Order: sequence, then structure tokens, then C-alpha cells
Amino acid sequence: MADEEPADDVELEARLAEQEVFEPPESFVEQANVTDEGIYEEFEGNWPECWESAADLLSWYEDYDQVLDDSNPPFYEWFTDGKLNASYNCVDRHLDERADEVALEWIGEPVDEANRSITYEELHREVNEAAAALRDLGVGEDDVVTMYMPMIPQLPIAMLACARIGAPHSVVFAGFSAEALATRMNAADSEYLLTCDGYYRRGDPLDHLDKTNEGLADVEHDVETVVVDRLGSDGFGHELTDDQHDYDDLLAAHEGATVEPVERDAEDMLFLMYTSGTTGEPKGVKHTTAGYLGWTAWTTKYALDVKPDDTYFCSADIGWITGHSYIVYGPLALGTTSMMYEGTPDYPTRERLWQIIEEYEATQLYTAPTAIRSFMKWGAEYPANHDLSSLRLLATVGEPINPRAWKWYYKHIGGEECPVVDTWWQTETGGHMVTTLPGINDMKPGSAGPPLPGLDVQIVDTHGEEVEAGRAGYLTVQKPWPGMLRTLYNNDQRFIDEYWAEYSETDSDDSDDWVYFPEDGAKIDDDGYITVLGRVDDVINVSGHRLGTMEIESAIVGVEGVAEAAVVGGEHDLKGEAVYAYVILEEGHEGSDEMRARIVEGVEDAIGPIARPEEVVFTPELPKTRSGKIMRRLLEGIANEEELGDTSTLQNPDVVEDIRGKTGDD
Ligand code: 6R9
Repeated sequence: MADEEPADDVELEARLAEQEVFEPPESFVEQANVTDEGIYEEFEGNWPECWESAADLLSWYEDYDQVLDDSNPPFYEWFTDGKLNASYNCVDRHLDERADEVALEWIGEPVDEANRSITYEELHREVNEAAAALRDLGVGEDDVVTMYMPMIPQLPIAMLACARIGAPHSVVFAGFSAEALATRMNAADSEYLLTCDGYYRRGDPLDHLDKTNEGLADVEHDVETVVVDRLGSDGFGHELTDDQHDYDDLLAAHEGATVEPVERDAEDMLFLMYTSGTTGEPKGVKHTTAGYLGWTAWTTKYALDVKPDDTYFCSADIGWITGHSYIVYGPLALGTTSMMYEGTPDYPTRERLWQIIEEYEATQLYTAPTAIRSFMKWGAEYPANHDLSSLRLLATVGEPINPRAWKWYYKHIGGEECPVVDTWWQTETGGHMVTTLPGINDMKPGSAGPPLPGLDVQIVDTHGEEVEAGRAGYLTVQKPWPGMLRTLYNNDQRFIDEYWAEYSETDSDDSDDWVYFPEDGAKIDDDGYITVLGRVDDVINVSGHRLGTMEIESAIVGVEGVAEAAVVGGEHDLKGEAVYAYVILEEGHEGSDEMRARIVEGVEDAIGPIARPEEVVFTPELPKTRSGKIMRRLLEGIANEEELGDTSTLQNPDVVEDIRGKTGDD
């Protein structure tokens, strides 16, 4: 690798390689939203009341009684009996001062043809019309509305319209399969769906309604569907059925309508988001109105340093939690301009992202390490062709960032003048948990930083005892926080089993006995900086996307001719981790290329292309312990070309060398 790198990368390496600590640039600190390091002590000494500072960022119809009700752990309630509306907070309240400012800056495909600047006033109009249309369709308070849409403005508009009428949304990533859509709609008993006819990918129209219809065929109840006509004359000529309605027609029928935002209780559900877990069934993470919105607003303001006059750019997809929290809710709650990019970073050229940042004078860029590693591989000449001086802050999320990629980002995108915030958090935490505050803390590449003020994060061993600095352990959160998930939809027991049982005294009513376990490994240094080491459960992280190995295995076992499968994550230069599948075939079936192709197709059909196996290895046996458990750790070792240590306690030690010989063959 090293000898292929451009000369200035080598120079950067020499200068920055040794540097382990970076101070926040002075020009940044001078204008930062928070610069007083006393905030850590202040929050610790005033917990949980410190979180009034999150509630204070919101507008309320009725004030809350209690900041935290912890009488029934782990079912915590925040800002009890307060009343508010998320749509009002993200739209209406900005009208007085910011009606003509851009709320959503949409950069769509085809390139340069499909852009739209949506002001707060326009957003208000369309959210109201959509809310009126949905209500007319029968959507009532607390009905779950599913959205299966790519990065088009109708997606955040529909989310805010639902919030307005008190209907929780459940957004399913558009790249997920028909089957994934059906599973989620069935699990949430969701009787309404918003989707679109299709969309463009790298210039070509792609049929989305076909996939939607395939999913709907497996939904167990009747569904009213609203279809956005995204492709116009490039469309696929679908005829809408009786229970499918055209989005534009519905809005036209409600032109100029206004819908009073409903007063929601602080603890009423704002949305559901399905995410991967250890077992095959996706988990419906439930977020509520006040805690979530306050948390995203607070962290957007303090960790991402967003101000109303910013043009803030998060390149995530709204179909994932990062897009929910940091494209839609956090930024719009603060009344800023949030950019939404529909395309990919390398279409039509590898300069696309930098061109957009220059053209719109973006002030922040929030992206994933996997993207940064691609930019790095393409070379620094692409960003160098553009004026990126509007950028003030850089951020990353989704997986650990290696120090080399961090430094490249800092130098080539930030020009050494932007702090880089590495934000550790999860779908379940609602927003940031571990990150530097950019106007206060020094940065250490590779380490996310200290926990946010008011958070009690500890790295513990298997007995729950804190480990020494430098030693690997398990990340835990010892006190509740406003943005936390409230439960798994319709499954309180699984909520306890998945996140609390490991380190809590589950028969206790004392909240001090309850500890949240996010299933990540981590270590802490002497300054309290946390380095996240990755998942310790059967979840793998491909390009920052969470995938359950069990979900992939069950998709593979569903392919005719497959007897058994084990899936593990193997290290991958760009994706972070890639899917490695070890497959045993039934008698009479052959490990042919055709079989391999069917397995890949099976996974794509069940989950989506993001879960596509990098390698499929056919083997007559899988390494098993004497008690018959598949030794996934060994397979991981093989995928990562590691020394395997003693394998003699296996039921079938010979199979290891056999499998090792076959991995990496093709
Ligand atoms: C926001 C998001 C959560 C999992 C999480 C962890 C990994 C996220 C990270 C990170 C190291 C970071 N993760 N951010 N690991 N450093 N800055 O990604 O949510 O899709 O639920 O994934 O991602 O393993 O547990 P989600």
C-alpha cells in the first residue's frame, strides 16, 4: 500500500503520524456554543436536573412536573406530564424569525436538475397539507405509519406530518428488501405506508414500487399506501390499486390546509426504528417525544456546534438513526439549514461531495469512517480542487475510526482548522453519548473521547467491576439519560433481556442497581477518553450499518440445498467489516458458482444488498465445541487471517485447516 500513496500523503504521515493529541483550533473555540469546561462538574453535581438544559431547548404547551421519574427502572420517564409537539418544535416555532430561511436544502438526482431549497414557510405548508391528507386517509393518534423512501424531501415532510398528528413513524431504509419491509410492518401492525414509484441511482431510474408491492403481498393486514411520483416520465408505468393513493393528488386535495399540532405527552411515542439484534427478529426501538427531541437538539447544538445560520451537512441516510436524529430532528429543532443529499459521493465524479460543500458553503460535515476511507483511497486531489473553507467542524459516526483516516480527514477536508468529533452512540441511545465537546476537549484520533456531561459511562469486566485504564472491557451506562429508548415495541421482557440483564439486579426497584449494556467492547485511558473496540454480540458492522449474523444465517439456510450456515465479520479495508459466510450443503448439492450466486441472491432478497456476503466458503463441517456450539470466534480468526491458538478442544479440529485453506481462494 505505502508505495502507492501520493507524495503529500506520505508527508502528512510523517508530520502527523506521531501526534496523538490535537487541541481544538483557536478560531473554532472563539465562536463555539460551549467552551466552559466547568460543564462536566456542574452536570455531575446537578444530576438529573442538569437535563433541564435539554428541555429548555424545546417549546412546551404545558410544563413538566419532574425531570426524571426513576421509580420503575428500567422504564424511566423524563419530563413527566409535560406536553409538546415535535412538528411544532421543528417547524412552526421558527416561522416568526426564520420563515424565509432554508430548512431543508435538498440535492437530488438527476444531478443539477432536481435540487430544492425548502424554506421553513414552505416546509410548514407542506407538512400541514401532508398531515391533513394522512388524517383524511384515516391515520389517527398512535397509529404507526411506515415509510419506505429514499432521500427525497417527502420523507422528512411525512415524518413531521406524522409527528404533527401524533402518529409514530417507522422508517424502513429504502435499500432494505421487500421481505424486510413486510417483517417490520407486521411487527408494528402498521396499516399505513408511504413509498415512491422509484428513484435514481447513479443516473438510472430504479423501480421501488415493484419491491414495495412484493413486500405488501406479505403484510398480514390491509394497508393504505401513499405513493410519491418521483420519476415522472422516467417511471415504470405502474397502475395504482384502489388502496394506493398518489401523494401529489392527496396534497392538492388539501391545498392550504392547516392542522393544529396535537399536544403530545412527553412520554408519548414519537417513532419506532427497527434495528438488528442478536436473534433473527429485528428489534423495534421505541423513542418518545420530549426526551428524544431534547437530546437530539442538545447534542446537535453542543457536540456538532450547530447554529441557526449554519448550512449543516450530514451525509447519512434518513433511513438510519443518524438521519433521524441529525438530519431531521436535531437540526430542525434548532431552526438551522439541514442538507439532504440523495446521490452517492462518487457520481458523476469523485468530486461530487466537495463540489456540493463548496457550492452550498456547508459549515459542518458529518459522515462515516467507511466513507472517509474511500475518500482517502481515491486521493486528496479531489477535495483539493475545491474551496472547503466554509467548513467549521467535521464529525464521524457508525464505527471506530482508525487514527490514519482521522488524520486524513482532519488535514485534507478540515485543513487542520476544524475539530473532528468522533461520536459514539446507537439507535437505542437516540443521540450522542461519548464524544469530545469541540470547543472544550483535546482530540485523540481513534478515541471517541469522554462521555458527555451528565452521563455515567464505565468500562467494566464480566463481573461489572470497573477495569483499569488501558484494559479492554465492556462499555456500560450506569445512569439513565433523556434520549434513551423506552422499550422494544410490544416486548418489555426482551428490552430487559437485551440491554439490562447482563449487569443489573433485575429484581431491584432501585435505579442504582440498573445498568445499561450497549454490547460494545471498549477501553478507557488515564484522561477518561474511551476507545470503542466494537460489538461483542453477534452483530457485525458493515460500512457503519448494523447487521445481525443470525438474520443473514437464516436467509442463507432458506436457500434450497443449504443445510447449515455460520456468518462472521471479517476485517475489510473500506467497509470496516465484511460478511463471511461458511456454508454446509445438503447431500447431492455442489459448492458451485451457481450455488454461491443463489446464496448471495438469497441474502439480498431477505435483507438487502448491504448484507451481501463478501465470501461464501463451502465446507463439509463447521468447527464446533464438544457441546455442539459453532465456534464463531474461530471462523472470525480465519476470516481475519489470525493465529488461532489451541483448537484441540474442538469436536472436529481437522476442519479448521480445511476451512482456512478455502477462505480467500476466490
Ligand atoms: C449511530 C449508529 C450502533 C453501533 C454501536 C457501535 C458502532 C457507532 C461509533 C461506533 C465506534 C463510533 N458505533 N458509532 N463505534 N465509534 N463513533 O451508528 O447507530 O446503527 O445503532 O449502530 O455502531 O458498535 O453499538 P447504530
